[in-house]
Amino acid sequence: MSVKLPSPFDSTDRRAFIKTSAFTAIAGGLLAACEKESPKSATVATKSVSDSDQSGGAMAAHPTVPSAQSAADEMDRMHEAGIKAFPAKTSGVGNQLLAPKIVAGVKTYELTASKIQWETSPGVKVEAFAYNGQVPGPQIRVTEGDRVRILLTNNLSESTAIHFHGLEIPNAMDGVPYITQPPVKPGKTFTYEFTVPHSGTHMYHSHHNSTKQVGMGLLGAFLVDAKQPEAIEKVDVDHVMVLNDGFHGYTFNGKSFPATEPIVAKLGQRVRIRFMNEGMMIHPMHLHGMHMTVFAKDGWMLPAPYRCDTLNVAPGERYDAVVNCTNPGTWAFHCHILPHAESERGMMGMVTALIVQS
Ligand SMILES: [Cu+2]
Repeated sequence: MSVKLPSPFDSTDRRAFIKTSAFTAIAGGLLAACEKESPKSATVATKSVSDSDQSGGAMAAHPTVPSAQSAADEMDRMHEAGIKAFPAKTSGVGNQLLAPKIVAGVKTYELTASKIQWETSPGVKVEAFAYNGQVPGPQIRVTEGDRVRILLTNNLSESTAIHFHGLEIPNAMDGVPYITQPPVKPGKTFTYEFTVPHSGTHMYHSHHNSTKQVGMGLLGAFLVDAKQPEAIEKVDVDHVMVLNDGFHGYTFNGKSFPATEPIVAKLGQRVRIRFMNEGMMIHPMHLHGMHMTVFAKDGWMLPAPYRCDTLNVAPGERYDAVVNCTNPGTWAFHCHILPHAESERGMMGMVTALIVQS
């Protein structure tokens, strides 16, 4: 990597330093770069205290300076450790593309809901409700006009149902118990079948006891390709980012930082990001270093794409954005409700990185 490391001494913003230099170290080759950085980081901590001495005066006379410094060092150590660990390995990967079985021309998918243990970040195992043992459930990707059949088997101890969020399909297939169908009881299988009416970035999720069931992981991406994609959809990297904030904490695709998946592209490539919010809060998604061009909302092409670097994604919404990767480096990409992304112990939750390799 030929990424230039910023000098920490040029910046008075320690958080900016941690975000830029430590993230850049990841792009440059995790361990080697981090080991080289360690002595420098120690120097930074020492220098910042002496800066305070010069500017504040009172700090120099304060008898607790050594312990304040060690507390700062300890905080920085935790922050650095989190960044060094990224992207951390955990067991289980969600949003894996599910290949259909073609049965007499119908794309047929089997989804089984069951209770599992799910690792959201290293060592953090939570109880989850999952389709096919994944959070998010497997990705279903079809083309408009396809005939699809989805067999939902319920291995939970409570009833469930699947709603196809965003798809304008016949009423009986809408998946809302007591409005369009009876609930699918434990041990039973229900068959959904419809012709995919339009393209776009959509979702599927439970619509029964949904605060719990969706919060526990019964959700997935349902992507519909247009028969004739628009020019803006021609991309090099196509990344689904499911946001959630339920029982598993603040997650992207079922994982919390440092176990979130980085988005990796080469300089000059185009990255499509498909934001989907399956949580209960708005998450303003902020990308450092480059802007996003938002071109679709809830799967529908916008009449005029717009540019931004911070995109509010409300519960149930989907946005499609493209990033022209013009700026090399490792760029923080996170929810800007800061308690969703960083604590005194370092970055957590809704943080990942866009890595543009030069
Ligand atoms: Cu957030």
